Amino acid sequence: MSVLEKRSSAEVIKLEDKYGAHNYHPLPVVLSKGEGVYVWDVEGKKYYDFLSAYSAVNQGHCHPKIVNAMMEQAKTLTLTSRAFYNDKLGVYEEYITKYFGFDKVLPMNTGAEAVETALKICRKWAYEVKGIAENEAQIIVCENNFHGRTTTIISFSNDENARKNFGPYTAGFIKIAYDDLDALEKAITSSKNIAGFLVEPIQGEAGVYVPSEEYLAKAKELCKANNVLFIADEVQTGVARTGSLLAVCGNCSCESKCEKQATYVQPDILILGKALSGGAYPVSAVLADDEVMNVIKPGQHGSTFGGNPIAAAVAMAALDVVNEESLAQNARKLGELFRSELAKFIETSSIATLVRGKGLLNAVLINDTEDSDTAWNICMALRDNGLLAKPTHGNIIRFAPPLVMNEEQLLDCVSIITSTLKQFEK
Ligand code: IF1
Repeated sequence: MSVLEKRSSAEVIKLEDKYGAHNYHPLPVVLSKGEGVYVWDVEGKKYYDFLSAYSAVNQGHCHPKIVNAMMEQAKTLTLTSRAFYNDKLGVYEEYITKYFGFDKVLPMNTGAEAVETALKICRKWAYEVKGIAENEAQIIVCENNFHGRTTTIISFSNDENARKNFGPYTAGFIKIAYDDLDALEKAITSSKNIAGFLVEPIQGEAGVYVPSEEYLAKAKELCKANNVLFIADEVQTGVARTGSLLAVCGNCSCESKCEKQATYVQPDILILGKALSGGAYPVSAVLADDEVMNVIKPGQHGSTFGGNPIAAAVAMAALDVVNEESLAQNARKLGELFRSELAKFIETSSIATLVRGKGLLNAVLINDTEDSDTAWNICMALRDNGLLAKPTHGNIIRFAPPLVMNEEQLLDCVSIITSTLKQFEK
């Protein structure tokens, strides 16, 4: 059968099972087309996408402005490596640093690469600026974190499935409870070797845990008071997903050009990925001011594709779309509507016990044990009813549609979700 011939869902699933590593257990649906908030399977069935490729497709599938930027650049110059300059990178670096308010950016490709880059910058700053003894730097992280899948990152994970039998593990990390300022203060003052605090402003994979209102601001204060770098991993929460440009923006509603609103918790190192490209291309970035970023000298870090012309063109188009289509405001408005509608349903539901989230990063807790397959079965039924979502852990279903959704579509999805949940009422 030629590679161009159309295959049924069953045939494609069989191919992946036979020839692909089994590092995922996807929902059995084979997608072949995406547009805005919709995706279609190979049999032509249409679905609402309520995962957005784990918040990478915030701007909607195949956004014309992003795709056109990618196509134009792809026809012109795809990759030079950083052995030479290219005409897009400097323009992009000025664009993104002004967009987020930092002196410099180090461009990478995946979220995990950006997290690794941030850890390296933090350690180098610890030795060369803070004056910690070499190889003694410690970075504080949170229990139930998710920052990617590299050996160093899973070294400080407590998800046994993500970590087991990948040792020996990288040292130099201290784990504390999330959203616990006493634990952070204790850890930060426990040693003179604390270099940084790496935190997700909302813990996505852990089940969309939104911390208490003052957590991020107080955590930043503790870092500042102890000369420790506050490192925000906004790979999943960033780029308007939570109803602000960044989750560390707090309650700023992006109505006007940000003048660093009072609620803004400025990270010392900001990590971006996923929707930085609108899901069209792997683009990630690490942003910091000169005092931190200038510890990196030529030859000390890099990547073949980091900062390539397509990534630069795509990221600028993707960030333009965020502003032109007021995606943060839309995410805030529709997120409030989603949670209020689900909360109404939950009042009289025996199958759903809680809805939580911020902007259009939300989750619903299913009234069953973590090891039950109820959440999975609900997602299978949602698929049959034309909406795609997936459980995060056991009994939690994440709901994260593209931020270009309109109110009518959202209410249609609420109706699909609640009528499907009703099928599982005990
Ligand atoms: C998988 C989770 C989400 C991330 C944060 C860094 C990265 C991610 C906060 C790494 C990536 C992805 C990875 C993907 C599934 C998805 C995920 F379920 F794994 F945890 F979104 F919640 N920081 N998250 O969420 O970025 O290297 O993937 O570009 O690995 O299964 P990446």
